Amino acid sequence: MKLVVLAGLFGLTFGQNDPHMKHERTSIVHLFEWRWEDIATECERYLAPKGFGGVQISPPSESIVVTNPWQPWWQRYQPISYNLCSRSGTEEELKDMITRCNNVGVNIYVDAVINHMCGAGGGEGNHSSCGTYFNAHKKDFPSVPFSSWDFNDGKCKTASGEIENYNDIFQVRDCRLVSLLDLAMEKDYVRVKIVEYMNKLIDMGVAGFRVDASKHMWPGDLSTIFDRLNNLSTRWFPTGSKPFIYQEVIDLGGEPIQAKEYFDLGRVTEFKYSSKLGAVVRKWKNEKLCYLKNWGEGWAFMPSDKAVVFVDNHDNQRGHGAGGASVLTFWDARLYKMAMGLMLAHPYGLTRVMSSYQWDRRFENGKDQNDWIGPPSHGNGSTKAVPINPDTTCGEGWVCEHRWRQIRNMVAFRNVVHGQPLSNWWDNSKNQIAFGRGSRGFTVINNDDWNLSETLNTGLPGGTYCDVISGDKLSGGCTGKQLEVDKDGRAYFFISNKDEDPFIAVHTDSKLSKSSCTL
Ligand code: QV4
Ligand code: CA
Repeated sequence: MKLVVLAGLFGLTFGQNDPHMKHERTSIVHLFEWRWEDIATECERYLAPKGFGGVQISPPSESIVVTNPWQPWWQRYQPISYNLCSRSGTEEELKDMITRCNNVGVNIYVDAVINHMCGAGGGEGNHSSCGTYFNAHKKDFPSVPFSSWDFNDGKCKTASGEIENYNDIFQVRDCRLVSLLDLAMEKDYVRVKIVEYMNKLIDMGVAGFRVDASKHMWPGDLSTIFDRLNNLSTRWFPTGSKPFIYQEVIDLGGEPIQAKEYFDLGRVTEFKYSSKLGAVVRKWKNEKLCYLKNWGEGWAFMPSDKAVVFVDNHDNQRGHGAGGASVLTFWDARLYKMAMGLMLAHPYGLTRVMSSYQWDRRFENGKDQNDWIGPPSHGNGSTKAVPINPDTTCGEGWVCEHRWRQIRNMVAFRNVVHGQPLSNWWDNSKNQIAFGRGSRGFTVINNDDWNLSETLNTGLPGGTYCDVISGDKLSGGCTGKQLEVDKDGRAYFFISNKDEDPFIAVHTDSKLSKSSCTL
């Protein structure tokens, strides 16, 4: 509530930090490459009941269709127009999905690709997701329309027209990122077209945007664009709500362009978080879990209320973008769950959960030759539906990390402890740590190569709790481990380093009611 009042007082830009989540929900899930139809169903049958606050969707704009390699996932980062047909579905399906998700209180955040159109080598014709004609060589995109004078080539000073040196801020903003035709965003006409696209989505009911490649756009240009965005639809959001903005800026340090240049405009992705957390959980370079005691700003991350955090994203899980080899993914499931548990238990940042598909990795010279492979699809390239197995996991190569019990239950944990400070920190000076969130939740992690056996102060009310990592609270009992907290808040913990998941988490909603024990 406080946040809403403050946002009103300080006006516009501050409001764009607020994800406008409903029912005290706190996390975003990125349903990477999912079809709109499947997202709609997932909102109703899973995301709303399990307490997910919002979905980041893949770019809904018309994109190039690449056939060599065969329909890579990254074709969707090469817009042809702002028409709304894509590999995920039609405009009607998009609209239906946004409506159905909003109706169950799950927000939709759009991945907006506005820095560029398709690659300069994208050819000519109508190999585009709505079948619209374009000519990349002539920089002609009649369906927007954009033509050659809407692009930056005059401004870019490199011989190749490409970004050659990330130490030159002019190149990074005005030249082509991997040959992608760079839009001249200082032109009012270009701004108008981008604003029209974003406003159309806002009017359909989306709650905000992940702004792709923000590092490659001038903050001043972005500012004028964001200032012209409509307020969110009053069908689902309070009057005067500004769209949530989170900008993709990869700032791992060492470059002149810094994340903080974008703080006035909204939130920013904190890539240091992903790369450092991976290194700590992998125990690389002498990193230890106990060093997480001052995790967050203490690690030179951006202010918590500016940060969007994640263990991995769709780029760095396959070696694109940056972040390096330390990044944990579903391929390292045991460590991944531990890292997700840490992220979701810790108060720092706004959390985004990745939901992926599998592909055939083929490493050569340390690089995955198959890092381009698109989502599970039929022979004609259309994306497969996400089937749900009887045990609630997903089939057909969809990984659905967000449905893994440990991750799903930590999303709920974060909702329960929202607003509570970090408390009752304990560590063994190595890789066993524990911390709580006020009197609402507590987690203990053992990443050492020996057992953990400790009596700790949890800060929780006395009683019996279900561990939400090894199981669930179900009809008055626990399907996994059970924990006794005494009247002083102390509890004995034993975690074998051989456990499938060597961590425990309990919270006030996983507490068994007295009656079920005494009756
Ligand atoms: C290639 C060469 C070029 C050459 C060109 C010739 O690399 O040097 O000039 O061919 O035609 C794809 C290909 C890439 C190809 C390019 C243009 O992979 O090899 O250029 O298309 O045809 C995704 C992928 C990119 C992909 C792009 C467009 O990751 O590989 O490029 O989509 O399809 C930086 C940025 C950051 C960015 C990150 C990946 O600061 O903003 O790199 N992250 C975002 C998205 C990301 C997306 C883009 C930006 C671009 O998260 O998924 O790139 O929209 O760190
Ligand atoms: Ca640019």
